Amino acid sequence: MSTHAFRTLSFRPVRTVLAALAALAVVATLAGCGGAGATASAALTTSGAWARPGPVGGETAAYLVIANAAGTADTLISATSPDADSVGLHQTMTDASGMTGMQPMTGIDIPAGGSVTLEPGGTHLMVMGLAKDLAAGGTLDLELHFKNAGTVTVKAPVKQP
Ligand SMILES: [Cu+2]
Repeated sequence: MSTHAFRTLSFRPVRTVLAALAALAVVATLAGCGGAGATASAALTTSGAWARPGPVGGETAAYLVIANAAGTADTLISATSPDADSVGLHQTMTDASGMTGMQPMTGIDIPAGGSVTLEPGGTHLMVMGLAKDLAAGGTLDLELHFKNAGTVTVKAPVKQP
């Protein structure tokens, strides 16, 4: 009942609705902090995230730097995106004959006190089955799932390489 009222909220100044909104904002803030998980993921930071443009239904690649301030190594075990069917961990390889291809990875290790750079021509996030057009100026939402730190969300701006 109250949930329904909230969803169909108009701009009438109804006190109970405003109170519900305030309560919801508090809950959202607490959820954002993540409780115990916040301590672990605070050691893991991402920077410089970006994604290449790509068409709806198609694929693209995303890059970023992952730094681990913790005293123990962590591993990026998988990634997902609300904007795509799937996200794979890929490595660009060049074989002896000079042929370049991509290879799936089972995980990306982030050393203790170190960092890993995902960049064009190297390790990258392969984003497949885009749910929307990714044009320069847009944003790709990513969820990185770590063995120790749990899930870290990243907003990658879309830009031309
Ligand atoms: Cu790839």
